[in-house]
Amino acid sequence: MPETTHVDYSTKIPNNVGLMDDQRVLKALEQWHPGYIDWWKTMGPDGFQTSDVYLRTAVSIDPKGWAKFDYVKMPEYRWGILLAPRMEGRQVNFGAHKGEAAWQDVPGEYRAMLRRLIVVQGDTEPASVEQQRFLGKTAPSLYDMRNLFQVNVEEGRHLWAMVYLLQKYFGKDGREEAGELLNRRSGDADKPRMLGAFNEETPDWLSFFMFTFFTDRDGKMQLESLAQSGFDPLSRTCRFMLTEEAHHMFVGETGVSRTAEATCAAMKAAGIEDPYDINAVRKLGVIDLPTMQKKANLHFSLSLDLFGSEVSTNAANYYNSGVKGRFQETRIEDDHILTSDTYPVSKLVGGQIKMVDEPALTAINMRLRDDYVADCNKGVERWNKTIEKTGINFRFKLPHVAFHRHIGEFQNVKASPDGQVVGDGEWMKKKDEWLPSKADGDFIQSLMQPCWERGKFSSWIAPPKVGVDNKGGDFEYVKIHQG
Ligand code: BYC
Repeated sequence: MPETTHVDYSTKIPNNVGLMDDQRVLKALEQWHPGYIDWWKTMGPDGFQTSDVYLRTAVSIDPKGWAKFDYVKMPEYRWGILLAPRMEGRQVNFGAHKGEAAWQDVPGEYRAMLRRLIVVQGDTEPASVEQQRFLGKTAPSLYDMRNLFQVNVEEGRHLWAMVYLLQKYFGKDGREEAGELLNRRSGDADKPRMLGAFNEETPDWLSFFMFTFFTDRDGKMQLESLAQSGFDPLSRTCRFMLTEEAHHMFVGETGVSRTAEATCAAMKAAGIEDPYDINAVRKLGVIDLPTMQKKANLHFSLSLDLFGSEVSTNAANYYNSGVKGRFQETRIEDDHILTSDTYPVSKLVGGQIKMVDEPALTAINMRLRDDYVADCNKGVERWNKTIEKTGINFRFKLPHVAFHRHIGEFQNVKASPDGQVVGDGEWMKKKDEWLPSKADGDFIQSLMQPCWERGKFSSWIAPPKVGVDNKGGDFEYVKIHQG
């Protein structure tokens, strides 16, 4: 079967890339499959492998009708290989090869670079599933539980997407890398996942929502940049992944928003005006807004680290080679070669944070990070609108980019959330005001009690405005006790 918009479900591995006619890759994927299922059963959602979950499955790559909803047991989810349609006449749109026909195969000189990018991208997908594997047990509703599992199975599919590229285009070392993707483990001392944020814990549902808001949004920005790639199969696979990614950020944004909504409603009902009266607010069984801000500070700063160094020769090489572009590259009005442009980069100069012009080519990571921060800010504004409507006087704010960093320009300085460089003593004194403390974590943990009754929600989170697939609030999104 040739490449189509329709997904072929007659094979063990659903696909729209004509796998039946590509026996070498089909065989490699079939060999990888049992290891993947084994990984899913041991590292995927703990305790729900036999539950029926109301999930969406991609049945087409047509944006208008690509998914269908049904009850599925997660290990039987039809993970598969889905690429956005090939665009006739597509070119390399930036860098030294600008104007050449997009590559349908890997250029030898960029093989290592492309493999590295695909492996890093692939590594994040199973990592997030591992990080979230215990959350089902404390789900605040069946609706939220279902959303968690939807996110998880799609991250699983995104792993398949990268594994397909490795198996098809990178021969023996591609197969080895595909195997390694199932061997590393989030947070493992000996075999950790590759990027920092993917080795952190996701201990509670507020962390999960912050993660899907902030870290999945890094995913969106990175996938957007890889979707620009001159290597056409990578571009096409990322374009389809972005369709699924939107839901993950929706889960994060609405999750935080619903948490804030429940807090504000409880405060109003109890006549509490001061959002900083933390003990009084916590007694209501909701999460106080300043603690939510601390969680945002943590997840935002961890996600900024995922952009790499502000000034990076790696990034310059990726761009110049045509393998990784900028956010919405083709909509930017410049020469798309950048050899004579500059870009302002925030740097530490003489102990102060200043903007310094750097060659635009080496500042690619900084630019992507700026686009990311702008995108985050829009979501934060929507959270603030929710709070504003309740009349509670509080606003969420993103911390300064120098705050709590472990990668890049600010990794060796301590800065406050408003961007003041501070000494070690001041940092130690204030740390628990800026980042979630052990006591904050314990309090949030105390609220993480399962709420699995149809149509019911935990006290700390408001119900969603609408259900999934037009289902009502009391729909049984997960039939937990099956098999
Ligand atoms: N942790 O020049 P530099 C997602 C390494 S999320 C550890 O500063 P570069 C998702 C770097 O590898 C999106 N190491 O940065 C979300 C390099 O090492 P080597 C995932 C780090 O290379 C939620 C050295 O430091 N996709 O999809 O320009 C759920 C110097 O690097 C880190 C991608 O990231 C770090 N944070 O950029 C599920 C896209 N940062 O080579 C999924 C692919 C840097 O000297 N990856 N290093 O040994 C890339 O584009 C780039 O590798 C990075 C780094 C943006 C990550």
